[in-house]
Amino acid sequence: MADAGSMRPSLTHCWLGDAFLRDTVAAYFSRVPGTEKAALRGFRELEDWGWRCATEVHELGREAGLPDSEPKLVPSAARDERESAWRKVNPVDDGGARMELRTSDAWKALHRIAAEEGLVASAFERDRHAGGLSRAFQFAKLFMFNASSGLYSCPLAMTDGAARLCEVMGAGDPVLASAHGHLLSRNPDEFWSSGQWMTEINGGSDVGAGTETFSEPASGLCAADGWADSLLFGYKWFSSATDARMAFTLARERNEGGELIQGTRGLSLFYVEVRDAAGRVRDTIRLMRLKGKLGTRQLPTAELELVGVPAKRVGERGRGIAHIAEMMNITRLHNSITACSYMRRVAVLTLDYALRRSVFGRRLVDQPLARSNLAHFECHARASLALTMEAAFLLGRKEAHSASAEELGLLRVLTPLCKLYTAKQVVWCASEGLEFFGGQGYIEATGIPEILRDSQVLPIWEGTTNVLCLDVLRAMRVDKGRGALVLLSRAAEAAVRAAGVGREGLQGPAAAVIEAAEETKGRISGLLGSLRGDDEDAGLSWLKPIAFSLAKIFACGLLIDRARLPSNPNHLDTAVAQAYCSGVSNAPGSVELGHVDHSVAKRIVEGLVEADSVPRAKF
Ligand code: UCC
Repeated sequence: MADAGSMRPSLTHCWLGDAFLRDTVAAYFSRVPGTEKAALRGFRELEDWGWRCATEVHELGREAGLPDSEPKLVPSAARDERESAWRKVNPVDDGGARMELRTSDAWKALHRIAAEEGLVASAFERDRHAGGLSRAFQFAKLFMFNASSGLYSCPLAMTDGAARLCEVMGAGDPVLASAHGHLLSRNPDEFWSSGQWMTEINGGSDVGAGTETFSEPASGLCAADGWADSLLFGYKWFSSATDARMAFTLARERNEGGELIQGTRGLSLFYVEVRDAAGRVRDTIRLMRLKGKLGTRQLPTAELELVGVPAKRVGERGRGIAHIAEMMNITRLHNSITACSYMRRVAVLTLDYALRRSVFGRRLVDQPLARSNLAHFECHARASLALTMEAAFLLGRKEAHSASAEELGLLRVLTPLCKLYTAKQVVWCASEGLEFFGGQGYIEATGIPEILRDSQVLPIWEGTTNVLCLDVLRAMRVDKGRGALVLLSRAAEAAVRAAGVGREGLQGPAAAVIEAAEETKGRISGLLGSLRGDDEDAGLSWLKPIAFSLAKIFACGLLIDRARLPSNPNHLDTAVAQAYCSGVSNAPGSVELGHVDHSVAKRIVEGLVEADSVPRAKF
């Protein structure tokens, strides 16, 4: 056996080494006529970015993940001037020392790169990518970035959602227009990140019931912040990226009788600037403690007490949740693309390892059990990316006002589906991937444990799997299941098309997809029927299996559609479609594909090895 050093895995070029990503992006550009020039320019940018992600970004991400780089609260060097420092108030501390939140140089460098590369801005540069392709383009960049980003992907997700809120809610409002400019700036010195303060001590799921933060009219108290119309008081228990310059948050309003309005209808949306006009962190935001977490340790996540923070109400009183949903739906898709990015990382690293590691006299890549693992990783990586890029494409069309009503309905249900399903896939892949490396996978220095730890947050952030299932239900209640039925019809149509080309190996999977779509249609109508009847709980017991089936069936449709194209006659695409679609009805409510036929797994791995001749960087 080679020693651990020589087995150190390597990364492929994130663009040239990923034919599936390239074909996926190219397919979206080819769907929109007149985008040939934009595509050429975009591909050049993606190629440069793909190498930067595998090298410079990756090094910075690893550095940001080192224990020494973790964010810290240190006594403020600027104690007297009260510059850029937080007042940390802790009963067991000294009762209010000025503390400074210190993040690593690597973290700051990632902030600068994110600005320069327009990782948020590119989604809003719609003229550069005609026809609403800016989201597909941005998501391709995020896909290459996120697994290497040292979790800088998290503040970017919220920044993107905040930029969208400013765009949608900020017409004619100079404060939101100015914030929007900062969030989209490509100048690192001007670029702001944003927080999204939703979770309180009562938890982050039932926001309507659990939010205790309330607002009071500012009544001329904020002379220095003339834009503020309210003051916020409360306790935000989990603020993910405390170094952000601004945040959107929810707070409760009072009725005419002066009582706080309870429930969802009592919440309004507020805009907060973390720093005052002079650039100092506000005294009225008290950083109580940084959180100790299982993973995502690169992130300065904190508990914040708000003691009269100047804020501006955005949108209608009492419509806070409906308004912030615009942001949440974007952060949820960021969650998905991060999951995709980690799954690709697992697939790349395990393949590289399997090509070099020999046990029992044979390389892993030549052994059936290992090949089965590799085939599973590849199938999950492709299915998740196909799902998420389709959602990103639809989001781009929505934002460019070119989406049809059918596409809008599909996007509404696809967003929570994508989030819940990819988050489960990535935890499965990260755990199995770590095991694939044996003991080395458990050693911190390999970087593999970080992938597992940081993936594990993805089914929790932005709503747990159950909460996301309830969002799927919310979407189905509103449109009586039409979006879900469009999803199933599209997948079934793709399967019919695939069966029609007569390619060997696609008939069986196509039939499995058509059958699963029909069965799921029946389950949805049963579920919606039960909600009108008196056996709601029995109906709801089907919600999770239905949600997983919808995600899986849609992914099958996308994979099989790709396999049948004349431009993709290669056995790798066909074998992936066979492996993924054959397991479509397995284990409802889980991401398990079940048994993958030995010859299919072999073809997948052979196809990957054949394609694997691109520049590599050390992991
Ligand atoms: O986890 C957190 C920090 C993570 C850091 C971010 C990183 C991002 C990833 C980065 C990758 C590296 S923060 C918070 C986590 N918590 C959540 O995500 C919230 C989960 N809870 C829910 O989703 C709830 O069910 C709520 C908040 C939607 C509230 O439910 P309610 O109180 O029952 O509210 P309703 O009545 O169902 O919805 C209120 C309104 C309705 O509109 P109207 O009144 O017009 O009918 C809904 O249709 O909001 C609308 N609405 C939506 N609209 C609710 N959800 C949505 C939606 N998803 N899309 C559109």
